[in-house]
Amino acid sequence: MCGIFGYCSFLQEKDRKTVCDILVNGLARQEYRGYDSAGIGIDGDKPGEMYFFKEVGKVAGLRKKIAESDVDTSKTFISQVSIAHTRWATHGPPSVVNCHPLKSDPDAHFIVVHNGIVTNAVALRLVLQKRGYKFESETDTEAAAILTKYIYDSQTGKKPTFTELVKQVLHELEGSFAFVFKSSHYPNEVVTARRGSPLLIGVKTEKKLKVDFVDVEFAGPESDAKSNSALAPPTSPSGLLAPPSNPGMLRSQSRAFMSEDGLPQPIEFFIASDAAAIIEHTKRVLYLEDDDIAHISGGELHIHRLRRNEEGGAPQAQHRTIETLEIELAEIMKGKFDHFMQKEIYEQPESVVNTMRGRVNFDQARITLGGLRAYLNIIRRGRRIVFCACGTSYHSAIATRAIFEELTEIPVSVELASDFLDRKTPIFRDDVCVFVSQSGETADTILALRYCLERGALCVGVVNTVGSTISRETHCGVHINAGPEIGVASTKAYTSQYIALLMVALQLSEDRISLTERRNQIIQGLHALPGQIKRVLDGDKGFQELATGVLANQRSLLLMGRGYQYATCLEGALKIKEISYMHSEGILAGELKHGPLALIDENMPVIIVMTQDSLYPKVQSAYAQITARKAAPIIICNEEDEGIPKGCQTIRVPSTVDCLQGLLNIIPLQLLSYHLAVKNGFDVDFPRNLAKSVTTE
Ligand code: G6Q
Ligand code: GLU
Repeated sequence: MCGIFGYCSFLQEKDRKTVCDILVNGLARQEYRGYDSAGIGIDGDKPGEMYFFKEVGKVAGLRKKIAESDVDTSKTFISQVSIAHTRWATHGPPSVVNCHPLKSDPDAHFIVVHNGIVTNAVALRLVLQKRGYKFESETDTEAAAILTKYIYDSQTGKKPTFTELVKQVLHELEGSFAFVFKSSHYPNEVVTARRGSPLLIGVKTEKKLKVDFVDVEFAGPESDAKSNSALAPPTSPSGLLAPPSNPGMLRSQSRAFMSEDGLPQPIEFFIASDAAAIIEHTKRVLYLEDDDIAHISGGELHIHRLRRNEEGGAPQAQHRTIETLEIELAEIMKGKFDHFMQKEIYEQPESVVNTMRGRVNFDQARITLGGLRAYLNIIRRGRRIVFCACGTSYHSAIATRAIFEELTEIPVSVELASDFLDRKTPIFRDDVCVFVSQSGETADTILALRYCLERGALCVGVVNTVGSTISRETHCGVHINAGPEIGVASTKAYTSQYIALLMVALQLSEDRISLTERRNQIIQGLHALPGQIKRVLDGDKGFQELATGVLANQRSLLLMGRGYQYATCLEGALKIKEISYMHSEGILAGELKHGPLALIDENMPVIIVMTQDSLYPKVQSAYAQITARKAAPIIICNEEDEGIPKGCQTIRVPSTVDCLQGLLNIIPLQLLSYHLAVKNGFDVDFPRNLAKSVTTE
């Protein structure tokens, strides 16, 4: 949620219009993350001056506001630094005053954009107010902006470097965040830092970079002693009020940015929360780690650490690699579809192939997951497997739990990350914890991961976004390779996560001869899957008719099934509620008589999943129980099933192996939710109150 974007151009003449366009496009590319307002801060006409544009609502509104303003858009800059933000309000409602960038004072000596929450903002605000500082917004972010000015102003004598200053500020802040700071005291410089929220920096040069890494500049011990708190009395002789200590930096070479002749070369840097905002400019990116502070100035990028290497802690990498992104811009564009969600549903015949590509050998019925190979024996020896995820990712774990247990014979539990942390679940060294996440940036899942890492468990990631926090912090894992998913409602990531988890189970069981036949059957099923998904998609017209016919104007919808299909019902209900805002509940058919049956009458819309597996007779009995109470359910059943009573409304899907059937059954429900939302005129890709990447707890 929220998108940060920063643009620094050095020795490259740019006019103001170009700068604004780059900023606004950078925000537009991150719209899918969810936001409620947007703003930019750019250099003004006079030295030290800054201009701001802020708007509540869509980025398009901000674009219009800039276009209608009377600033001189032709003014050119040889070098400039500007910052932009889409906000997802946590402190103070969406409003122009609460929009970022937030200023330290009316003259905007310091401005910041921020993703996340400063949890001690209330205390900071009180202290700063006591010292005469005025706040104009209700945000936690403004406390960080004002604190920066306070620390700067309190330092008599030699002023700190911008990095030293930000470091002191960050030492005072609690919570999780990504920040970008800009200041009139440090023209053409920018400092950006992260702790818990994603940040990456794209680098664009005419000439090829000489090396593809940037050294990390670790602070010497003397500079790292934690300063006294800003909350200490202003007369305090040390800490924030003391002159800056000798930083003792090990100076970096920043070799990547030197030209052959050693002279500064024209260069552009793009700071963003997500690679989608950068790839139209450059594919060369560097991901920041938690507690990294990046300083861009004079065409150079330096990376510092907030803390020095903790003694006894894991060794820290000495450099950050400049990676080459492999996604293409076209992959994140809508193409012929009306919405990203629709495009992503229709991509599933290809995205499931991409998940299996290079990993499933259909001829030899073998699975090879390179990212797990070295860990297979440790996993097999594990005492139990604990899946940990949120939302749709959690459902993919529920969907594959039974096949995991069957193939590995290791006990499996599936945990909602937030609840897992609330309970402080016991975790041991011989546990294997699997973190499933599309974004790889979900705060609850990341916190659960760190909790398990601390307790010595083997941590495995099943993640879509390469370079994301979960993919970097887990010991090993599988990228699901579904491609960028923009629609807030997760669709293709679900089917790809499902297949990735299934492949893990298949590979773990490869040493069990007795299960060879079962494995072969599943692998053959996977082979047929893309074609079968296409066939389900061909029935889209029928799903649209259901959405505009029997299900139109209903207030509620129950989905029921059991066994493998319980996950289908949970996931289908989540899709329906999140984008069509219709109340919907996934019910385990075995639980019907323990409560939900009371809801059933002739007016209650029901979908029952009755595809043929070993539980078919039990689902038939659930069907009998609800029809006896006058329900007229829509039945999801197999194409060739002739046992379905005449006159029933059916959604027919091809048959596959029991543990794969959920991959086909979910598709009509994804499409149904899509059509219900379109019919009601809702914002399919950006449903109200939701964000794609939930980076706060
Ligand atoms: C569902 C949503 C949501 C998502 C969770 C977890 O349609 O996309 O439920 O699955 O917020 O997100 P990650 O998979 O990115 O961790
Ligand atoms: N907490 C900040 C605010 O409410 C930033 C929220 C965000 O991540 O956009 O302004």
